[in-house]
Amino acid sequence: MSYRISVARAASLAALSVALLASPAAAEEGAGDPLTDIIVVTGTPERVTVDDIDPQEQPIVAPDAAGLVARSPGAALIDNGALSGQVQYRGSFGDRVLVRVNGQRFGSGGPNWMDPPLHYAPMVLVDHIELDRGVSPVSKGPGEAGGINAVLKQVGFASSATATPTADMGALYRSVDDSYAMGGIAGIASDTWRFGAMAAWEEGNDYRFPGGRAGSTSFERLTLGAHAGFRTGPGELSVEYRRQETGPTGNPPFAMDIIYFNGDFLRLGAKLDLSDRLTLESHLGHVAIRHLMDNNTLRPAPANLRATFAEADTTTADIALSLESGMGTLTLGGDLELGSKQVRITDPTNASFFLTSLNRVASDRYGAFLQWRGALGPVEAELGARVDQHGIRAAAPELGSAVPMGPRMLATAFAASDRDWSDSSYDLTARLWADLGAVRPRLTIARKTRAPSPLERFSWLPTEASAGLADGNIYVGNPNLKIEKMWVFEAGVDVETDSFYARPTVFYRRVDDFVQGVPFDSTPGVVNTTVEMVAAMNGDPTPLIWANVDAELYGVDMDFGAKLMGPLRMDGVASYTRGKRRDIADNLYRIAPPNIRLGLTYEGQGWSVTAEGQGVAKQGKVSASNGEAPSGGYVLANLYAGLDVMDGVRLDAGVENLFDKYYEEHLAGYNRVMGSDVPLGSRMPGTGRSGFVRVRVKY
Ligand SMILES: [Cu+2]
Repeated sequence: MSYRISVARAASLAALSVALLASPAAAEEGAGDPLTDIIVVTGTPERVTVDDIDPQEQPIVAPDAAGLVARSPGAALIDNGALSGQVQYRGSFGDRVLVRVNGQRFGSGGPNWMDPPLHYAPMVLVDHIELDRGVSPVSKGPGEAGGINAVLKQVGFASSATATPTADMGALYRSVDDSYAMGGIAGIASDTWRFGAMAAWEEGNDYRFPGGRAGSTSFERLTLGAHAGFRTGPGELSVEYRRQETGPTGNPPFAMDIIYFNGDFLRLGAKLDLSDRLTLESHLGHVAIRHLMDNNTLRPAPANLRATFAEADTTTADIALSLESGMGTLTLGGDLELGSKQVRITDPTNASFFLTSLNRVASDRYGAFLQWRGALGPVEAELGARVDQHGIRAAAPELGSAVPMGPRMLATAFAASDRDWSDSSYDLTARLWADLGAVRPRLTIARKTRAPSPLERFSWLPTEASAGLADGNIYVGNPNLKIEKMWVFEAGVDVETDSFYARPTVFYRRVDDFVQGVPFDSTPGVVNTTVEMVAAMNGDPTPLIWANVDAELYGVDMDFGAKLMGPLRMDGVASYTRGKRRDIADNLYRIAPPNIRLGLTYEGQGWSVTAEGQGVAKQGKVSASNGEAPSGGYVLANLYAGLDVMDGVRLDAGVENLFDKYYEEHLAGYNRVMGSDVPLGSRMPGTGRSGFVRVRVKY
């Protein structure tokens, strides 16, 4: 079965034409490549485990690729700013979800995840996004709650020996924030070599909502890059480099905004067929991110000016050997990830006020895995196991002479403590399915782990840095944290006929040693420790400390659709997720409310029109531990149209939030910006009515 179809189905309304109505373009695309065959529902069983999301088939024009993934079953967007969106998948978010760009893992530059991984995948450059259904395979490295890989556009090998030029460009305009984006790739390739360059520029103003403008929500981002590949007989080499410069970009749910993120991404790849059954594949990568945020450039300055510099470096390497036999494919591999992080808080008006809340924190991880993909009679299977050895070491903090006594005492205590941690973890996955014609039952059982981040472990200074929770709480690290363990159970069925499809899944995820902020001591509110004193000075007398608790997540989600009559069809996505603590009676923080999306599409020859409705229930199951506010439900309406202008030219346009309805997404943060039309402390409103136009030219 084509996973292209499913994705298309999963998330797109426009794409569905392809799946169900077999447009000529689709037929052509499917003809050469069984992997992306969109007509015939047979094919590569591997793809049962992955959804491919094609942005071109999505009516999404916000700059953040996280919003694109959020249209998939079980997924949602955690909105912390125009370029700071995190993906929630079946109730998990942050670094519990393994997110990569072009297959590369890396550490975010900001301690509050102002740059979640998809910050480095501008929508105009995204070719497609692979979403692992349920859990990610062990071969992709550790990753607790599902995997996402944003694949950027690239010049591929041509089909002939003659050098062939190629280009893929896009541009869009969106009215709600007067934003535009333009970018793409161009290059030249033969069947043995390829070379390409990429560039993109995006810029937007503060967005409008019914009631005014949301202060500090503007953004700007530049991306430049080049890539090349070479292949000969049994071998293939690739190299890619990208530079991304994010300019001043607002983050209303945080105390600061982005001034810049400068990121350099380098990756080398090699693949060698040792025989017709044995393949060796390897990658080497390095990512360097430099970041500045402050509380006075984009928003009105408070009394105490702060500017924080942060850095993150990640070096990765992996190697895998695959052996194909009559018994399936066996892959054996190893990978490593070396990271370093630094966070330096400064006062721009006082050079002797500075302190490093994370100082030269070095992390390393070495892993090995074994994965088998084959069949046991009628049952198709992907089975995997991996082990990882983790280590994190933090240097003693550095402080300027103007730093007050409280933080100074905490720094001294931290410097005298054990700042070296190591432990090991193991992961197991079993993904089983069977092809029974139009029906495919699926079953996943897995044990996945997550090592607590350097921030959760060694953030000795009580601050609001929480990798993007944005709950306004002050957090302090806990050197005694244990590794999180998640048991994943999922069952589902994919049903596909000529005129109907549905892919429901029920899941249960049981997390032991779930890392969550808990009251710092047994007398919360009584300021009787240095941590509480420092936190109180910074506005929160009840700080939280990261701790291991027990949690569970469960729910059901599905995408579905049907051909109605003639050129009319219906498509939808529905998700329900519950997250609870098991050790106390409380809900998990920031869980998406039940929601459904329904679209009605009229498909013409080379054009289509879609009317879409989105219903979101209220969320009253909120986390008391995180001081989370409930939210109300709402219904939105959208209109989209697409037109194939000529061969290689596609035009899309639409209106989002057609009736200019005021609404607050449950997963949006609370406003921290003074002087905005959004009241302080109020949940950020969703965007008002917005028109968009998008064009893509492929040559
Ligand atoms: Cu930041």
